[in-house]
Amino acid sequence: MPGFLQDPPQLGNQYLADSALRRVLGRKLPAEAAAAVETDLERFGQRVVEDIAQWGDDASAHEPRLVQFDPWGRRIDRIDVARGWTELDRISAEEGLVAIGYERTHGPAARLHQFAKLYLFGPASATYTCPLAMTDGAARLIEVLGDDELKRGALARLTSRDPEKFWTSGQWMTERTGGSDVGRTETIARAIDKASSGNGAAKRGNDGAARGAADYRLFGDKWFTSATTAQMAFTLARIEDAAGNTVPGSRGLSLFYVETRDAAGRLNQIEVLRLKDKLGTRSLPTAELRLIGAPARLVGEPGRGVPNIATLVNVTRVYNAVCSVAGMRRGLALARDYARRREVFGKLLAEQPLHVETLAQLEVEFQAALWLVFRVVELLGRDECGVASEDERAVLRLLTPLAKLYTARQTVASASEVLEAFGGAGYVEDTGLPRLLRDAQVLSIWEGTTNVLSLDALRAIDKEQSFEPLLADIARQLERVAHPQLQNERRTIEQSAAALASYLPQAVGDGLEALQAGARSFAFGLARTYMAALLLEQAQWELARGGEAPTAIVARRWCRQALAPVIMADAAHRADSRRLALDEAAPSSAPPAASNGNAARRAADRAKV
Ligand code: MFK
Repeated sequence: MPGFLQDPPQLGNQYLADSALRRVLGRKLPAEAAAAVETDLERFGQRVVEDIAQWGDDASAHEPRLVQFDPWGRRIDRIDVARGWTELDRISAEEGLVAIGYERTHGPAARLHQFAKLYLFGPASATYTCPLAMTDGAARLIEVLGDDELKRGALARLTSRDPEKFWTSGQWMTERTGGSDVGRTETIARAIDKASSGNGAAKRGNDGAARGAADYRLFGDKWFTSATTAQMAFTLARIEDAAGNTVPGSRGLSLFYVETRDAAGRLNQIEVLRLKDKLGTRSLPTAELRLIGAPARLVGEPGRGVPNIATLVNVTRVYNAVCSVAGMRRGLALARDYARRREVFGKLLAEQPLHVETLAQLEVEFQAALWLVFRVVELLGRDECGVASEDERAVLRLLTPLAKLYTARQTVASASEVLEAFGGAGYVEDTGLPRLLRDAQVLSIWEGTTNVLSLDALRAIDKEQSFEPLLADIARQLERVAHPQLQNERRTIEQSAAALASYLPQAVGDGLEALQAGARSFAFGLARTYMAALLLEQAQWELARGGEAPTAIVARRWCRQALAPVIMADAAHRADSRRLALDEAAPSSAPPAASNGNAARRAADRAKV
């Protein structure tokens, strides 16, 4: 005889319910685009809680399965996916989830429109966002580096709204040697002798237009390849010369375009070894592949594979950040609704002061991340439409890893807190809530871990001189903040930016290891300080217009935390870290550990010398 029964949380129109997203777009969309974009988002915001959510649930309930042999023993390597997964592919094409970014109907604002849709789609999509990320990155790569044939063929398909024509792309970079240390890639590319080869070389695709002529065959294993159901992929391999020699390291790697199937629909000299048994994103078929002579086409200059594929990866990293912030928002929407239904100790959770504090902190983190991510999206749109200044391009280059690394860590923390907000129900599979946490965890791993991205931020500063433009961007935003109620925060941010500005030469003075050891705290400090400036500038804008200024509350709370507590990782600090991390005995010659302050002073002295 059941007594008390708890109502589950419910979701309404995910665009209309998202006041923060509407504020961001209200500020960023040009007037001529706003009405059309908002109408599309309002319609789509309803759809993501209707058929899209149902197909996403179907894809989650029916995980992909690898069938390696037919009943008669022939190798087929077929990946069976859920009906829901196939429907999500169709819907992605119809809704233009990639296409909008390339149609550029609203010029530079096209990316704002597209990524706002992706943000609504992500939490309902059982990670269909992963194939879309690689598809979009591949499209951009072809736009930048592809020849006319690839543009007429593959690019037209990747950006099609016709589900029959639409292709998705894989990105096969990771090998057993590592997802981070791509320079150790072992896959070999052997040139096809066109005169003697009849099979695979210069073969036309099944529509006669998409397929480009293959000039190499690839041999090697790819260790993590997601969305193996894609029709094409970009990958890296080492070109072997006629004597069988290759150039080692990342400078020996070249970029290749591969079509996964031949004209008869069979895998194109590719074997699927197994599907990965992953913690989360389980609807997504991630496979280990063996390339056994897959026909491939060189794209870009030989030996420029890593910088060339970076064009793709910089797009997928933006997807990662958008999906992270979308996950934060979805968790909050569920927890907020639940707080208005769930009664404990005689009051709704929504009336319990400590629970309200917890949700409020999640909302602050979410809104700060949202402004950061859509700033990156705005800059990406400007860059791709050729209207970004040189400084804006430099800021985009640096903000991309910062946004990816910061939001990925935050979405994991946020998902964990959201599960806790449901008590035991958050830990029970069929509520669907544990999936929020399991699916979030990949976001800080794939497309570059937090540490790899912290080092990429240093690379962006070193190679593109992007630090000064970023500081100038912060200063420009703060210049607009004139409201008396925001001056304390303005000073806090100015001090934080100044501390970061003085940190860098000091760390450089301490040498490469010091710079690397401090890279993560520096990257987080930069991200938090930049987010503070974005929030404060928006708060100023809202206050100047009169009426409510919800972002002012967020900005004030954001600035109460230590924005940039950087680590001066000098030799003594690093020696202590080794003892802590590896439980090593102190080397007899180790210098005595100094406090951060002392280290900073010594580093500053050295920098002056
Ligand atoms: C959703 C479900 C997922 C399913 C599960 C997935 C689990 C995980 C699967 C994975 O493994 S995901 C991992 C994906 N891999 C990455 O994101 C790569 C991570 N590693 C890096 O990003 C490394 O930093 C890098 C490979 C780039 C290091 O390579 P190198 O060759 O040692 O770097 P180097 O020499 O600094 O840079 C080579 C060139 O590339 C330089 O240009 P130049 O030759 O002109 O000097 C760099 O400036 C350029 N470059 C590197 N990163 C760049 C870039 N250019 C622009 N943007 C970037 N981000």
